[in-house]
Amino acid sequence: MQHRESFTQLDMPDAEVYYAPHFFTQEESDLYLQRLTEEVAWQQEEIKMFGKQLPLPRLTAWYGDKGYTYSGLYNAPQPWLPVLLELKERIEAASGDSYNSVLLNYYRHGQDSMGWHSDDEKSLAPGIASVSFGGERGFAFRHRKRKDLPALKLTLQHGSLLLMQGTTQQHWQHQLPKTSRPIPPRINLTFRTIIG
Ligand SMILES: O=C(O)CCC(=O)C(=O)O
Repeated sequence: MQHRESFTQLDMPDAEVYYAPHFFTQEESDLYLQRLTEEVAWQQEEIKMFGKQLPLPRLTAWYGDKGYTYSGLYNAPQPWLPVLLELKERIEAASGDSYNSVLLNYYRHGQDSMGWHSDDEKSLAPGIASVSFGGERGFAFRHRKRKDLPALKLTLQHGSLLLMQGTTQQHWQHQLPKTSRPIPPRINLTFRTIIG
């Protein structure tokens, strides 16, 4: 972590999580939302559940230097787009980590979501940077073992940056729950480092 002043560290034992609600200005955020909506090759992936092929409740895309298996799906890497390299540089300067790939999620409305999980695959370095543009959505963390700790909830704002570092993925899960509120589309990018 380099620029601590714009980040708040969340009160989470066994974790290192920092949140900057206005990492990007309103103007930058509006422009990135538009560029990412138009330039990214969004795909509707399917997963097998209960013996059926079901569409994921969001659109996805994977860019970077290396492929990645996620939710049992192999994501072949697409070469970096200029807009993604621009974002990667800004975020690397703030986090002090470096990333070689990015998973993008497009939540079309409040019924698109992502369930409880940790990004704790052996092939992933511990530092993950999560950037949000568009409709504000609730986000939650829960400790994997300490049932005495309540879930920690926050709202991921347009232009925000959430850094999950250290042992966060080992000890905590996170989710983006569905909501019945009418929500404009939202784009989330998680910059990651695949090792090996
Ligand atoms: O959209 C979000 O904020 C959550 C994304 C996420 O959990 C992930 O990509 O692992």
